[in-house]
Amino acid sequence: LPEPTQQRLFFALWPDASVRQALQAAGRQAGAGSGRPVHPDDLHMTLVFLGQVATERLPDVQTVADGIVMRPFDLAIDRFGWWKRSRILWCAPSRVPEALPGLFDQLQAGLADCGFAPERRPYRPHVTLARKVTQVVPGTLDRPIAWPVDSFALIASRTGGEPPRYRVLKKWPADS
Ligand code: 3AM
Repeated sequence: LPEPTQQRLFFALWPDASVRQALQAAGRQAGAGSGRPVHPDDLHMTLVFLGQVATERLPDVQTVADGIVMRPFDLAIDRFGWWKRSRILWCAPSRVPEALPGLFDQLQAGLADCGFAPERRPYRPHVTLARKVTQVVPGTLDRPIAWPVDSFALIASRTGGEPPRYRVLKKWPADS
């Protein structure tokens, strides 16, 4: 296959197998089955979406990631909800540790310095559980998910074909 000249990229927190399994269970409780559940291997928490990035810009993106200062932190995913416009069912932490918007801000600033268009919408940390969900009453997870975060990742996304759609290109471990 020829090398792609551009890729659809985003930065995300990438769950390990046990958190992934817990997110799946959260989806079942929250009613993901009434829509199109996200493929278990695709479950993630987006940090910054970059969109199509030319292959020759990949080193710049990696340099930005290399410069991020990150300490490990814990996420407690304890609630779920639904967005009417996007028809997305999601789960999220009710208490957002400062480190999370901290990561978002650093990535945004670094990418903006490299000429990437900044996200204008406020950062709303969430894990999408299902799409095309008609309506869900928000609630609390029966089993809150303890997610120890010790890295962030650069993800490539492909639009066509069968899921899983996302692939980890590289992970950056936290400075412990
Ligand atoms: O984290 P979730 O799954 O909610 O909706 C896309 C997905 O969000 C979002 O980036 C994540 C990985 O694809 N996304 C897609 N296009 C986007 C855009 N133009 C976008 N986010 C912001 N702007």
